[in-house]
Amino acid sequence: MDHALGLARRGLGNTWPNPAVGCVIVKDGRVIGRGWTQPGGRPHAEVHALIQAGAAAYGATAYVTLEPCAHHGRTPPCAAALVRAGISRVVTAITDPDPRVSGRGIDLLREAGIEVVEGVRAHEARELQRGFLTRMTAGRPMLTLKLASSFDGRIATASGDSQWITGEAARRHVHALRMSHDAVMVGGGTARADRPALNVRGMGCLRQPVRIVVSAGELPELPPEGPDHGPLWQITGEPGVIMAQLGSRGITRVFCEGGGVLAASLLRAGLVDQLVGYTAGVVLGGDARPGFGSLELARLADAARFRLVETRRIGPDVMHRWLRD
Ligand code: AOF
Ligand code: ZN
Repeated sequence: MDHALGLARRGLGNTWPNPAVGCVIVKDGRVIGRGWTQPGGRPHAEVHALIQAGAAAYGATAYVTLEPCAHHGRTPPCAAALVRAGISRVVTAITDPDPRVSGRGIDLLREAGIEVVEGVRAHEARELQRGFLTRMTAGRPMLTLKLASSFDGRIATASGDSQWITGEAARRHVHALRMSHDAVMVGGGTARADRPALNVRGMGCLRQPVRIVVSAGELPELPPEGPDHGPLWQITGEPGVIMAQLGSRGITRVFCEGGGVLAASLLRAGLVDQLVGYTAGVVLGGDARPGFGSLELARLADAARFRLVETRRIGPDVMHRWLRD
């Protein structure tokens, strides 16, 4: 299952509106098929792995990070494909909350006489597939908020000098994170001040993230959609409404890169699931620009708390990642 989770990770950012699923087929202790959800969401992971396994899939075990689907979409359901291939045992991590599936995939397998083991590495699978799960259960994408700042949480000097606070390695890491999200989002102020390209450069991105600019105002000219730039969506409204809209358009993972006003309103609305910080060993002082707008918190108890899940040294900087449970 750990191997399957690793394969699933490859699909993050390019499978929306579908989840990024991983599948490993094992026979006599040997891996005979590896699959993951393909760009655009099809073929599903199981089909991808079954093609590789071929006839050897007969009598094998399939490890899948999500319950195999039971609905007829553009192709027959994966649960039926596993049955047809003669798989004798299926190990899954979590059930699929999609109302078209939700337990029916497991039932279909069991009815065909396949042994099913559920709940293996469920915690890890829930974290990896959180975007899809949040979209299915809350109707909105998962939201990651990124901040690259000085030791004292500043993103530019008072005059606006911001290039660069963190080093090149950290900036490359940001591109990798962009790639693992379906969409990159900024506020109108940031779009006007920085004219950000909001694309993924130099790492073989299979599907460029959608570029979302939250603004009612006029935007500077940004590069048109093409092989190197995702679609550009200008949207406006309350954060909750915006996130619901993105969910209904199929977006499962959003990466917000500021600015401070947008970041603060997303936090205030309780819509932030993950924080990723890059901190540089430089102090810019109280007159420099803060990463977040005002939250108007009266008491500390009113502030959202996140749980630290990763810290890493990246070049001269430090990356820290926090999750909302
Ligand atoms: C799987 N394996 O790799 C994925 C699954 O629109 P469709 O027909 O492609 O179906 C999308 C649904 O299929 C999606 O909402 C989710 O329930 C499931 N995704 N299932 O067995 C996969 N990506
Ligand atoms: Zn499927």
